[in-house]
Amino acid sequence: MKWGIRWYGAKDHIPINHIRQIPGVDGVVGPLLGKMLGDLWTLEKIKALKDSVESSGLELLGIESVAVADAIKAGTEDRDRCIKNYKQTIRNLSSCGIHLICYSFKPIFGWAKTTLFYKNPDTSYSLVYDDKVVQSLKPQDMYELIKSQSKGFEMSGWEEKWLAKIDELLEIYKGFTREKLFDNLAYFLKEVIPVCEECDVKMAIHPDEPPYEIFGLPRITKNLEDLKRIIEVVDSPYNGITLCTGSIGSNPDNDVVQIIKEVGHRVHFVHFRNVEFLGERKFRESAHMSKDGAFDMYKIMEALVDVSFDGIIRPDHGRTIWDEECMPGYGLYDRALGICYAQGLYEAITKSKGIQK
Ligand SMILES: [Mn+2]
Repeated sequence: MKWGIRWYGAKDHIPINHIRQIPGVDGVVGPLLGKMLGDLWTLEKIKALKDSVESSGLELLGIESVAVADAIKAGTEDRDRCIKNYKQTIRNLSSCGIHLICYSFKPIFGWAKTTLFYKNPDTSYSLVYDDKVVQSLKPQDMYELIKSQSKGFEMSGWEEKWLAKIDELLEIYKGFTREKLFDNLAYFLKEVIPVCEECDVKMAIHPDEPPYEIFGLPRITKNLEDLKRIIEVVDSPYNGITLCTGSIGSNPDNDVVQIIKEVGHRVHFVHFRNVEFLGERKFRESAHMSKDGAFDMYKIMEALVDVSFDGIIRPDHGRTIWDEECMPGYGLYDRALGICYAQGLYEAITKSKGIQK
């Protein structure tokens, strides 16, 4: 098991040596910047990112994300060109020694929150989702809502260039069904997983955020049943899951521990975080520890140990604390607290089971 932190490369406000100073961190997971969906990631660009990480003494543990083009998700005529680029990107990542790809298969909105700086009673700030607010908006308004609160930080998945095309995208997905989206995911996986097997690159699909449908767009990564269906459609260890506890768990019907028990053998990547429910389909991203949110993080870590999870784990979104000027959710301080807490749980659990001396 390796411990990581998400890092946004050169545009991240956090210097990489500050990440290195967090105890027990093996490396980072990061994106390649300046790429449009469907583009090929060249060896040269991947190598430059890898060198920038390794020169700090850390490892580049995986890529988050190699985003899947809407042509693939919607199955338009440009799909095969985009898949060809995706396959070559897998080969290029592999030849640079990178063996994990996190991706998602959600139409248009990768994630959604309605408040980026919700003031907690302790004066820290959290991201909040409130379905009532979403229901009162048009999809086009979501972009303005996020942008108006992001304090100038470009939020991943809400880039201006891409969202300028939102009307066009909504048109592509008009009348789209879950079945159609699933068929397109199956088509994609049948194409790329054989390349992953050849190159030893694990694919790890990220659950829906939130794990229910918004703006009438279909969602197919929202619960245990969906995850089982995905891993079965191409039955290969390379066809795996990113277990984002905060995403999948933000529907209280989803039991994260049960999910790990049933599909943990295909979990290659863990996003470790907690949420507190504030009402029906309304929640706040809390501090990582059990005490601050709805999940029993001890039981989640124990379930991971019990399925012999040996992939990459990172703390997911943190609160904004100690007046840090940061991209909401991606500050250094609270994620550093989160990873230390997660490592404490892991040490205690593995030692108590006689796994770690
Ligand atoms: Mn996540």
